[in-house]
Amino acid sequence: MTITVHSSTQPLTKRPAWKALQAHYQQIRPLHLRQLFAEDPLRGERFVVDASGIYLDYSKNRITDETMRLLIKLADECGLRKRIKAMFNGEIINVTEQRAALHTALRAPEGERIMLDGVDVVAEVHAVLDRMAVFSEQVRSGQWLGYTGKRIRNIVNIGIGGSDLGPVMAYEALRHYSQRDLTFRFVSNVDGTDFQEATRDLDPEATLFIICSKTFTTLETLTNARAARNWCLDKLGDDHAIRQHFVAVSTNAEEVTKFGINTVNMFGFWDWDGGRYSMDSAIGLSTMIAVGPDNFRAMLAGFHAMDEHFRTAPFDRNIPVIIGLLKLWYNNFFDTQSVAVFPYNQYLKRFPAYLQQLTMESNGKHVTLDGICVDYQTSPIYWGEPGTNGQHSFFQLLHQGTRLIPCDFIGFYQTLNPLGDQHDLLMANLFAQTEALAFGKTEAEVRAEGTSDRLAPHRTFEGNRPTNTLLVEQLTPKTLGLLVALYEHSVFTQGGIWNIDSFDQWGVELGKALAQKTAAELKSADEPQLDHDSSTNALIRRYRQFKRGQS
Ligand code: G6Q
Repeated sequence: MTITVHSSTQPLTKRPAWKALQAHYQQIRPLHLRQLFAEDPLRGERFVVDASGIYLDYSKNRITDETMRLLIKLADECGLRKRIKAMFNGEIINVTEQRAALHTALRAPEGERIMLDGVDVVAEVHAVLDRMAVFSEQVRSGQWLGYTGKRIRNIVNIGIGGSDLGPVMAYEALRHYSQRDLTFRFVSNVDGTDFQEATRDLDPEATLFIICSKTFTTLETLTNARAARNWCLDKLGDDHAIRQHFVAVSTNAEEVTKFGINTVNMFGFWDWDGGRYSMDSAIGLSTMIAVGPDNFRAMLAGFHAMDEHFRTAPFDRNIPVIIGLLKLWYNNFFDTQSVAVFPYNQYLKRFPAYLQQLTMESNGKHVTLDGICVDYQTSPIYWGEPGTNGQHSFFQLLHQGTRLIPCDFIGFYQTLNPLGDQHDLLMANLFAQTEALAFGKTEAEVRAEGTSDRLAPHRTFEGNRPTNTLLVEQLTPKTLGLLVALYEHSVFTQGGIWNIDSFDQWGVELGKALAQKTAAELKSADEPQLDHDSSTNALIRRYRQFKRGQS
């Protein structure tokens, strides 16, 4: 039997801990990190958590012990512990879609039982994983052949949003572990350029398409999938070729069949797994083909280790909870607008893009679970780039701009690509940035160096910019799983306190519906009756006029 989780009754801003935090903020605001470190020299060893293979140093935040006590009190008052339990138990926490959000079951070890509506979902998950493993090995070993008997060399994942960002991020992140004689491409955009550029140098006889779509009705994905089918059949000339060149990942067997893919070549997942929480489901088929089933399972083990940490660790030793609460502290009390994430690892170049969807689609909501407008800010804007590149562009604003932007820095003790002293240089930059952001350089220090009066203000760094530093041994499938689950759960922590549904995404619907209508207007041979606003009408007319001129 499933139980729906009801919203907590007391409005967030009326809670005692919230009010206490508002008052506490007035005391913290004028304090500088220089002072906090001077008064508590061991702060850098105290405000740390070393758990599950991740070392979190959160000492360079504008907090005291009292701040943490109050933030944790707020989490307690909001029933976070109960919500965590509800999520892991498969209760209906996605209330607007009346679904569980059971992504933690995707990485539950074989033999564990999680019952949902009388079915053990863990057994189902492992049955799909086993099928994925067989298929992946067939492709990796060259046993799976194309229609003309050629070995598959290219894998093209077609999907968008949650069916793209996870796979592409994971492929890039784990490239070091990938089978190098296979080429991987990812097509998401309905802009034909994406498909054309991804396939222009590929041989259809040696290319396998993975059509990833939970619903199998998404306009962009289905359009690209049809383009792929035409591209394939143009060369291979026979519908029977589809069987060897197309597989589907979906929950919608009917639409998969309609498209022409036999469900024998379909890998399923479940409606309780949201798109942006699905890179560890069959949506990760391209990842598994790239790195092999053992590495994929190691990644799942990493996810699971973080799940267990989140589920069991006390809040004051709980990495996702601490990170979630700190983000909320700046967002709701310092009124900051964005959060930057900087992985000092080139393989993680798509990690910020992945986090953008995870964080902003989950927590970019304006009403509570009960549909009442919130009177506080919800998700900040997430952005980032791998270090050190960002240092030479936008870091100027972080150091000396007028906005306060809390940042996460992610670094690794060991590199996968040792090259002279380059890893030391990379890490030195990471440590230096967090130090410079926290402590800055006073005008007196600048003058003492002999800087002129005229230039001194320009060369002064105020400091007091908060950062978290996350250190991990090495980027491996397991640590990637740890990191992704960490952010998933910090998003959940915040959503729980904001009392919003972190698992729906109604905000993408309006644009989608309008695009359907507008597409018909752009394509229609007869002049359509336009009933949009004057701006949209004029834009459509202008586009049509240009098209007419071209034909
Ligand atoms: C993610 C969202 C969204 C979704 C895409 C693709 O949580 O729901 O990004 O993943 O719209 O949807 P399909 O997988 O159904 O094609």
